[in-house]
Amino acid sequence: MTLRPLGLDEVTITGGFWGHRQHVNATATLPHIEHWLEREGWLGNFDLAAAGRLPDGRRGREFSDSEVYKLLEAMAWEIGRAGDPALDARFRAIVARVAAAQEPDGYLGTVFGRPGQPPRWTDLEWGHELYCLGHLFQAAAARATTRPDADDGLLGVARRAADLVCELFGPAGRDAVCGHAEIEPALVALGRATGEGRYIDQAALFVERRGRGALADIEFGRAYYQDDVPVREATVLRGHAVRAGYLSAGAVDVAVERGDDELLAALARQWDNTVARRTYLTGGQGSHHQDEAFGQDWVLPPDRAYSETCAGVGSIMFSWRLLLATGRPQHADLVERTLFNVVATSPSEAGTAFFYTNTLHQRVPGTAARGDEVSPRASSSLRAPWFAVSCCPPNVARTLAGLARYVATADDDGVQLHQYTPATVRTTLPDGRPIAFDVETDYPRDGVVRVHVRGDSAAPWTLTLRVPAWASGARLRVLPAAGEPAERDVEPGSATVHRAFADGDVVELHLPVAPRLTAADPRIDAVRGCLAVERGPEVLCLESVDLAAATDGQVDDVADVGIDPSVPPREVDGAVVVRLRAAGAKDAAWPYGAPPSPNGVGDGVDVALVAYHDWAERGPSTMRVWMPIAGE
Ligand code: FUB
Ligand code: ZN
Repeated sequence: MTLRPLGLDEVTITGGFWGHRQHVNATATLPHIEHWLEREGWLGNFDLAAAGRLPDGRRGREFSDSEVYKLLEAMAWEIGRAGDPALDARFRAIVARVAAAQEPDGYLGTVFGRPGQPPRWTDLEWGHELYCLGHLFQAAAARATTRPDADDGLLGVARRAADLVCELFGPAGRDAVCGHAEIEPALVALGRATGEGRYIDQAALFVERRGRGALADIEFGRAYYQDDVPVREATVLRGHAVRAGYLSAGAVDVAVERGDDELLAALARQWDNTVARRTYLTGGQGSHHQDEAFGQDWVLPPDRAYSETCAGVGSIMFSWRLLLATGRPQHADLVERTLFNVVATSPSEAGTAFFYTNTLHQRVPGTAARGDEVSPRASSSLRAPWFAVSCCPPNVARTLAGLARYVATADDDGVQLHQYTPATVRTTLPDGRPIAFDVETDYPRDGVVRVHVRGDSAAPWTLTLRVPAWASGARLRVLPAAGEPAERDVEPGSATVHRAFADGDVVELHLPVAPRLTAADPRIDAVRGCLAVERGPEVLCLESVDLAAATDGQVDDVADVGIDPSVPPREVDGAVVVRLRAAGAKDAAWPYGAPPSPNGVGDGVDVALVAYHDWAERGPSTMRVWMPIAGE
């Protein structure tokens, strides 16, 4: 591994954009999820299992156990972050219910194996047994990392289940994989947390077995569960986007553990191709609704974007591991893009309603889900409190609670800052040099990131700051506590400062976050002739509420306007404003005809855009990220 991840005991997010979201996550989202898991009986399924009363009364989909485990993982990170004893007690109470459902041989799951249920491991394509255990292992690993001495029993539960998996699916066992990847990164996490090499060997076996027709062919084809091509031979991510992300994350873990450079190179190539041709501007992945899957290259229709929130989480898991393995800053760029524009978009401001899919173009105002109603998963309308398939809310919760892990890393010579947020960083380099600094910033509202060094260092070390790909014209200033300040241009990629830092030294990165116009590769046919607006890491969008406000209610549908690129987007009173013109649409019996004359149509009007992650907070609206160029 090129970079060492820093734990929650080394990095703390202390405020700002992400600090606020972590607070909402802890105070609103975690109790909300617990409430719905209880209300829908998904937690109660474990009680039924323990009481020998399954399958009667079992509720929820075949993978509902995993949502309980994801909540446990989110709670584990949150306890590690904030140390709330009340949350710790809630965590332990859930662990006790889960543990009571474990069978003597280590099996854990509420869908298979009891009288009246299908036998265990008889539906690896769709049964999600190993997938669910994967989420259990990740929860246990998170707990073991943040509370190594906890006596709650979760790690023991996970180990017994993992031992059973190794026995049944190991080299002498059944030559099979799960239809939904997830156990792969989870076994590595558990292996690292326990020092148990067998778990990592098992993860490697699962990675190598996939892609050789281990699973049955299905209507979506074996690509759906990445069983079409061996991982090390694939060139791009395909099939179900969440499955693809989780599998790739686990495969990077295996490659790193094994020192398998060939596998790592294959995964880096897949990442490059997927980002270049199969990823939305938001970082979202997956453009097929029917199978929640990647489309072919360039198939990225904004109004049919599936862009499942979980696929964003899977993509972050994959990118993060490649960043650690290779040190390439573009992986942190995609983590940032996906965090701001997928993960931050899903939850409502209050943290109690979520987008499952993340469309980039809402053509019809959605309908608000009732607060006490379970929604169908992909309604892509307004955020909903809970879904029949509710994988996304706990995935957001665990990502936000553990977010500090993605902020900074270390190597032999220093610390790398990848994500910009107010934070404290305290760590020790392998040779014993202590590193301490605080980050102060109002990013992304403001582009200045200030690193305040705390304490004198006996020897020089290197501070590395990521310069995002969009940040042309960035500048770096070094303001020593004693001595002359220095300033220089820095290019997208990374900027480094190597010195014997002294207490009070300040390093300032100035990122140009002024709004900018963004065009797409013309092969993304669905947005050819359109422009989007970005500001720093945030994608912006046009929402009908703002259009109506700017036109005194005369125009209230985003379909009726185009953008005038001759007037650059600019900031007025803290809002990004663009010049829009009537799109020249007319209702006709036949919507095709001679090309329009260039140079725009109608009078222009200045309209404020909003950050995409904030859309749909003001009631039903139409919305678009990609705006057609007026007159084209
Ligand atoms: O199959 C479990 C989860 O449910 C998937 O990851 C999501 O895409 C949803 O289908
Ligand atoms: Zn999901």
